[in-house]
Amino acid sequence: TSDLMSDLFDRLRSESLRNQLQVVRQLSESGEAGLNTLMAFLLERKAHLENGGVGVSDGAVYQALFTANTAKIQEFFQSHFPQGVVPLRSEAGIDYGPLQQLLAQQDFQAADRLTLEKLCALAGTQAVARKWLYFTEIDRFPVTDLQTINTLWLVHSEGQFGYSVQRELWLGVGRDWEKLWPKIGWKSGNNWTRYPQEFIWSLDAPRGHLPLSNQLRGVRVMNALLSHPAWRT
Ligand code: UYC
Repeated sequence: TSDLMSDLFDRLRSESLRNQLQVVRQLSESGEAGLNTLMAFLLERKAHLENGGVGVSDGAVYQALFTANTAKIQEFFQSHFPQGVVPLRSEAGIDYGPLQQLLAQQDFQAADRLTLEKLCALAGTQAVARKWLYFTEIDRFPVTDLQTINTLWLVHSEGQFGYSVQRELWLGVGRDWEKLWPKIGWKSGNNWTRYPQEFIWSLDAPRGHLPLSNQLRGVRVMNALLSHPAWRT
């Protein structure tokens, strides 16, 4: 098995995301040896992750370990990744730990609610009391904080969720909102998807389905979010 493990370890480091995800799945089903290989992978990546180099495959490895949740894994996380694999950077002094926790648990509905709360916190005390955002508040959001929130969504969803995914799809349809809505499952024909029961709170959702932005007051908030300098990297 050690040959098999070192082979899978190498494949985890080198292949396309699709294959990496497959290897992660295979390792998570290979008992203790597989879990050890996944831990070795994350440990090798540690310095790179701390430098902001976290990728979707790192998140998938973290998720697989988080789900297996053996005593050894708990100890491993506690000593090496107490805050997860995404550096929780904030210029606004906001703690993104609770969001990391919900996403690690794949509780996408609670994570979605908390994301809106965090955006309101970024906008200031008035927005916190109001519980929704003015589009003018969004331009002032620090790049760092939006990138942290987005990276958390992205790496804990196998690359499916996040504002950067929505932006890519939106640009792909020439910034045409009416073409974007059905693509991300927010509208079907003339019918808006109803909050919360009609949304898909799992990885079965289409790409870009989450996080939600309520369209009740128009597209300007979402337009400001997807146009933010945070995504011009
Ligand atoms: N809701 O329909 N939405 C709410 C969405 C619309 C409405 C929250 C998304 C269309 C009302 C979230 C879509 C619409 C409330 C979302 C969607 C509508 C509400 C909770 C598909 C009617 C009660 C957070 C585009 C035709 C809110 C929040 C209130 C809530 C998200 C109605 C996350 C993505 C146009 C009446 N909807 N929303 O923002 O103010 O309150 O009482 O987008």
